[in-house]
Amino acid sequence: MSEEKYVPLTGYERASEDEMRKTVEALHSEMAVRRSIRMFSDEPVPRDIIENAIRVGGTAPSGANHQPWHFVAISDPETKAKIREAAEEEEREFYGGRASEEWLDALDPLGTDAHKPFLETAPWLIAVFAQRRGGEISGQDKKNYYVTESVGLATGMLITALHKAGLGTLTHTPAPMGFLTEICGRPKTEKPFVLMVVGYPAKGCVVPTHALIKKDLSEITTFI
Ligand code: IYR
Repeated sequence: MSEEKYVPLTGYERASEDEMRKTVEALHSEMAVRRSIRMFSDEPVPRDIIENAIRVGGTAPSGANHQPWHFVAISDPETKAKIREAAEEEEREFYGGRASEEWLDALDPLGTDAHKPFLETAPWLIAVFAQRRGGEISGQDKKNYYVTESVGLATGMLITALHKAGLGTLTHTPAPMGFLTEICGRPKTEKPFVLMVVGYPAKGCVVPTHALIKKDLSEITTFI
């Protein structure tokens, strides 16, 4: 086998500037209507769609290309029930005193509480884990770099893929999320990063008006 250090770049088709404009504008239009949803249909979603969305997440850039992520895709009703029970227990403590007044005030427009029925209703939960150690090959035990940044990027790409497939998502972070390690059977060296809830939006799904407030390009960007 040849061991070349570099190979030619492939897959970058040069488009006209007008095509580029159209492509990125169309993508923005699609992504601008993405919302975090909390009302899911129980309609099943085929596993191969979830597999390919995770593959998209797995294409994210990562520190030293170590790909320090692991996705646990859960459709098993008993496992979902266990996760709901554990998450609601944490959330009851969170809403019942652990969260600061300032935090609760910030959440007030969302109307969230400790009740998380969607953890059982939605057909898929994807628990994303961050690996402190690993390497570019599974089974290696090298130090990973920029783990949080890398897993955040992979999660963002996963959300984009799921949204493009027409699926609703909730980026759920019951804190602390340690219970996911045991329920998902992951090693203690991995840190639960986020619990993605995935499925079709329920009929009559509503979202908080608060979620429609988006910063303008001029507020989030400086050109120099
Ligand atoms: N994990 C809690 C609280 C919560 C926190 C933030 I920051 C949010 O953006 C939304 C909710 C819950 O899921 O209810």
